[in-house]
Amino acid sequence: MSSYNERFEFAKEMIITSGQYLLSLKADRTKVEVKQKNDFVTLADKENEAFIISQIKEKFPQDGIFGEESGKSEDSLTGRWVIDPIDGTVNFMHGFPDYTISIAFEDEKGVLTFGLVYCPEQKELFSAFKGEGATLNGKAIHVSQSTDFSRELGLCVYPHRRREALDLYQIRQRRILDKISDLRSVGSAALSLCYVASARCVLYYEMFLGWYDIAAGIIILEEAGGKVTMDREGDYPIHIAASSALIHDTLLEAIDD
Ligand code: LIP
Repeated sequence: MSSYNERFEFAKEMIITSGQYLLSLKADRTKVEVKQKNDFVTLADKENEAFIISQIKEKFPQDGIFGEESGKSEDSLTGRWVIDPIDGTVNFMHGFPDYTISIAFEDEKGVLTFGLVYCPEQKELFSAFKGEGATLNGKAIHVSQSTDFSRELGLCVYPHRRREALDLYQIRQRRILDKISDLRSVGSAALSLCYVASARCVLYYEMFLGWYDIAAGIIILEEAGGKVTMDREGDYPIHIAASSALIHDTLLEAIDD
């Protein structure tokens, strides 16, 4: 087993355990801090990230780590874990089931090697290993092959933390809606990418994301045959347009001002 494979198998077990921990907290999701306007962190985010990091450090002490809540470690020659302990914190706080744990691994050159996104409430584990395709609970998934976009769903999210971008966003959203049947907003960027990967919808557009929100979802979507275009300044802010391969040019036209 290659060392990346070993890490992948280890991460699959760890992410399920960490999901069980979040489920066990059902009754108490009220310990919340405000990081900045409209940006929240619960005690569960912090504790879950601490749990994941402690597991990684025990098994792969030389690896680098980039966690949403704890930040970045020193660069590492063996690669880096990118962790979002709860992607969809606001859903989690309000009892919506669409929150996930998102874990990706980048090799020493920063290339995504594998990604896992787990939704504990639905017991859905999306995963992908570079060059080996993407799966949902172990079964292969592929993006939509539909060309009749007028029947298809998309996912778009308001820039809720950066309302100065709302006018521009609304123009783009209107142009996206004109190409498809309807829009939804899931509330977890990682899960949104997985919903495109598993053909539940054909596109996803969101502005002002962090790398930890999307790293795992990106490799899952790409391995499922999807396309991702990013406007990126380092790890934040990242604007993402992601879709099935067949609608990607149409999506890019819709957000081109
Ligand atoms: C959240 C995302 C969500 C997005 C929010 C936020 P968090 O991540 O996944 O889709 O709309 O801006 O970034 O804060 O729950 O990890």
